[in-house]
Amino acid sequence: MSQATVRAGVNIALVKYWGKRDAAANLPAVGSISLTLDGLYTQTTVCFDAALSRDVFTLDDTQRDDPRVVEVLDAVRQAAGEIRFARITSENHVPTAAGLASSASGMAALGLASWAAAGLPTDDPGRNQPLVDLIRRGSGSAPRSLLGGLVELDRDTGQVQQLTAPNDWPLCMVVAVIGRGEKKVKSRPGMQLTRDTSPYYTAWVESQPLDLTAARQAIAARDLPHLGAIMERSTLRMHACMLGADPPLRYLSGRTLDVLDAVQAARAQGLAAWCTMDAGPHVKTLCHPTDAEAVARVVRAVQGIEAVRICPAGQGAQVLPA
Ligand code: 2P0
Repeated sequence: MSQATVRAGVNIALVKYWGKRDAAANLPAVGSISLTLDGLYTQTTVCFDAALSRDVFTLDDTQRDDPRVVEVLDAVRQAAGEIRFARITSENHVPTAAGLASSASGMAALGLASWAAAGLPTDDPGRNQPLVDLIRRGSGSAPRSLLGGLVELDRDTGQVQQLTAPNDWPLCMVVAVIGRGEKKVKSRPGMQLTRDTSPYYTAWVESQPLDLTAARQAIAARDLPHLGAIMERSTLRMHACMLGADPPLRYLSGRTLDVLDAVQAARAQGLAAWCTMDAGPHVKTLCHPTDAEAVARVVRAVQGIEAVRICPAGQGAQVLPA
């Protein structure tokens, strides 16, 4: 077979990844733990075609030149002994490049679809380390989308491991979309700027293992209040580290803080909900599925929110039937 289609869900980090220990190999400076979501995803078809004289990449009906796409395809071609170029057609069912982790779902879908289209084995992709490694080169957080539920990415080995399946511990994120513009500084230069100029970067990297240990314990105990508190702490420490860069790197907007205020006020009234933000202004609120509608009402009441989506925990990336 020389064509395959993959659907990969967005993943949102609870314990955050920010910074690299090896930029060339895109190896992370810290481990991370994420939740793969249902309902926000990338679907990508890769077709190797002898008639092509170069790779042709179309994202949401617009042809693009993205060196990361060619890098992933070159690695797959090398692994498979494939010499043909590919047509790559990708649809993002998520706002692109605005801090909603579309590069993670995009690279997971691209990597797995190219792997499958090249005829390489795709059973248990999370344990297929050559595949995990090439997807990580495209986006450091993307290997987490290969697996469903709560997933840990190990800093030292680069391996991904499922901590809970979506049905083991039903969790939900209520996604508040704040603006639709592309982010001002992409994650890669943002991470480099932070490492090079933020006086808080070393403290961020050194404190991360404690958050990972605490999160693993909270997950093992199915303790949502503990996990939620760790997630908010990791989020705000990451943003504090970015804000310390020179020039300061600020992805959060006034509306972001308005949502945080609203959720924290609701929490004080007994709603079990905790917020996280990535390299963009959007707010993702972690809660139990039975509280998701109540959380969505709280978030919708904030002025200037573009859209609110309730996303339960989802499955890992899937090769779709031909
Ligand atoms: C995360 N983010 O853990 C963190 C939190 C954004 C903030 O991983 O440079 O596209 O390709 O490895 O994975 C976004 O960055 O960056 C990210 P690269 P990536 O989800």
